[in-house]
Amino acid sequence: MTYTTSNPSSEQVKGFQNLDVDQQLALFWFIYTEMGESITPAAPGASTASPTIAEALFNQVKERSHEEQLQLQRDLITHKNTQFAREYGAISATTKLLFWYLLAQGMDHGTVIPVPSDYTLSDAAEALFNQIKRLEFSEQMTLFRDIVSPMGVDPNAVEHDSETGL
Ligand code: 45D
Repeated sequence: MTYTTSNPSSEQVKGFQNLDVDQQLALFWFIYTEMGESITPAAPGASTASPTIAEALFNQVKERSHEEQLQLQRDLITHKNTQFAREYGAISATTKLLFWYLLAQGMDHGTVIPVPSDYTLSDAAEALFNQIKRLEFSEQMTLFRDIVSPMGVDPNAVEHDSETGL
């Protein structure tokens, strides 16, 4: 048996975070399209996600214009201190993952802004994509949780912002 003290996916997490914001969104979308039906949010007992919370957050996005939907997602990645990013930052990692899954489904269903059909991944994003495809399913889950967890703004970790009142 081999043990490593570091998180096996941390290299990939860093690789992901080093991509520019739009490349992160695009790569995450390509990952979703690749995983397709292997994501089963309804697996009985398999989940510590809170569907009601994830849906409430998703519904806030769904109501916005396409431009605003894209901005909200970019804001999560860049940790912009918004009301929405704080609500996101206050939920569990698995619920965050469920929220991203709902977004991706919204893109499938046409309620969320789609990735332009001619949009391409950078070489770095493509290389990371190929690495991720080769990971075991459980490693992929760990990686995705590690990617979505730090997004947004942890409301307990930031000072009061006198400009926005948040
Ligand atoms: O014009 O234990 C660009 C649960 C720029 C259940 C763009 C689970 C150009 C419990 C940025 C490209 C299901 C939660 C536009 C487990 C441009 C549980 C737009 C597993 C318009 C394990 C880009 C859940 C956009 C899993 C809008 C595995 C990109 C969930 C948006 C996985 C990308 C979810 C999005 C994944 C990607 C979600 C929304 C992989 C979402 C990916």
